[in-house]
Amino acid sequence: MPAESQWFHSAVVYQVYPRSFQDSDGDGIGDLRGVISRLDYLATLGVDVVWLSPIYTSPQDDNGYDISDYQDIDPTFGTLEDFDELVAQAHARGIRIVMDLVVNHTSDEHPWFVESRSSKDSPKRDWYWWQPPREGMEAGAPGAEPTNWHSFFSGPTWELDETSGEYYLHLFSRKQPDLNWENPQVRQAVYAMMRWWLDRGVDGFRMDVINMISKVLPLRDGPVIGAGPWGDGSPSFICGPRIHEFLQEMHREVFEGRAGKLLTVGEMPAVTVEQAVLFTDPARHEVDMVFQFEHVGLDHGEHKWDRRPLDLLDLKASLGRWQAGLAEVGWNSLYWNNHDQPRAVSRFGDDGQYRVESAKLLATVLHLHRGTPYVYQGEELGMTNVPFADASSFKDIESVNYYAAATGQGLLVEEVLDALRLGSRDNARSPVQWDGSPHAGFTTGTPWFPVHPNHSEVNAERAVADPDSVFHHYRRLIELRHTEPVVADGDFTMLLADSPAIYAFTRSLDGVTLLVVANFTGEEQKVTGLPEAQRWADAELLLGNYPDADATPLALRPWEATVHRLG
Ligand code: TEU
Repeated sequence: MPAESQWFHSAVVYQVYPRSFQDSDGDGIGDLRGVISRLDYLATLGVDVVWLSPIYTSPQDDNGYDISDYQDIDPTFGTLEDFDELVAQAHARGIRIVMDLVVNHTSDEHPWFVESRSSKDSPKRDWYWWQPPREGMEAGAPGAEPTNWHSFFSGPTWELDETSGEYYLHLFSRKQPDLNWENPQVRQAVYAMMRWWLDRGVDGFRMDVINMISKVLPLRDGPVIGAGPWGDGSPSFICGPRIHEFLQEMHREVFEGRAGKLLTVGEMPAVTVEQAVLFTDPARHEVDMVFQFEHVGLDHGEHKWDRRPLDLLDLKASLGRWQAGLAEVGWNSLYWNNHDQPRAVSRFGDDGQYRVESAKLLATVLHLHRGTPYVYQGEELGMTNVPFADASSFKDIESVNYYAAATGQGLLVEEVLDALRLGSRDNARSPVQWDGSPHAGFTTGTPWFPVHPNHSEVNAERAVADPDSVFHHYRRLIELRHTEPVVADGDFTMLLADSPAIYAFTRSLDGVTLLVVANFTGEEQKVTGLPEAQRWADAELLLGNYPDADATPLALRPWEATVHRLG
């Protein structure tokens, strides 16, 4: 029997990427007062929790995932007073606020790192990973980095500090040095900071790359990637030997004994189902759920810039395995989108003729899985990928660095641009489209990132006014999770696993069964082989994505998705 129900089983989380959500002061960058001004919209949508991407003081090298003060708000976004008001106003609407916790690394401008870098004898020297050049090599010589690891943001993971002649580790940008979690002082400093935010009223944390904090010692070379020179360091830092110990310690030091409904979700690239069971087993007191990456890697070839079309069979096999793996112990998080992923309707649906239908289909399939669904800002409007003109259109450090590295290695500019158009994180970061006015209601100034040209058609004002919009479909799905126990806690059975066109499954609880059937193609599909087909043909239609009541699970129109109910 699956473990007892918890409050977050019937909750839906909405992710706000503050920089692109709503500007309130005309500087072209979204801010906290902007978020406050849109709380009523979020309340109408019905979400239970808002996860705020980082708003802390930051040089913004990676849009706030490089933090220089964990206990203050970046002036771009506002002040601590604004933040307190946001929490109060969200709570008044029954919405919880979850912060982004970025503690695998800090900014290189964080006082901890400034102190650490100041001298080899600094008391904070071993708060970070400092190492001499590779044995027998001169600091700065090609290949003298302590290991061969390739950074997520291109180039080596090691940066030479000329003054001391030592290198520091940065899995991400050179302005994001990795903290040394082996040092108990580091851990205590992080826990104290987390307690400070909880005491201030926040309701939990989304933990950035938290399965990378424990490294395998000593740090050593990884398998060489392609023709080299770089290697894959991930065996040395994905779910390292002390990861469970660290998360259990964090739970004890930060969360234990606190009243109220708190939420913890660990972002965990490359995590396996087996590991996720351990991380999310309530009896182990680690985290409530994890973000896994398997399903958003299925359209990658050798690496994320080598894209291929998604095969629906792979998607069903993957998500089905996660559903089965966490059925008895632990809990899934469910997402298509976040600030790092291209827009789902462009990636897995059809953002042309069937934009509305396919956006609703994706929502239906995801939200009826077992797990906590996450909605990324604009997803509820069916926002699409950005039509990037040329290299100067990309702002994100990952894209900018990849462009330089790939063209530097001789790849054709047009090929690199095409890869970026499909895969760039900037696809998710264009401003939320609030209305049809010149800057889509996002700002009265010049937006830091251009608004999508389709905002006259795709925008919140139109969507809220149209009962058949993608927005109202999300609203109904969220309501369904709140009101139907089978959506929150029912078990999951995959059907028609071998169909290359149809995604079908049931959910069951206490004599109630829901059948979800979705056509992932732009053609009509007959659905054959459904168990108890005739009973389902006569069953009550709970929700569909075509605005009429003719829907049957046995024959689906292009991108049609239906939810029927028995019992
Ligand atoms: O991302 C972690 C991560 O591994 C990837 O999803 C990353 O976005 C990248 O695409 C790898 O190719 C988290 C944050 O979500 C991301 O925004 C940050 O840039 C990153 O950590 C560093 O803090």
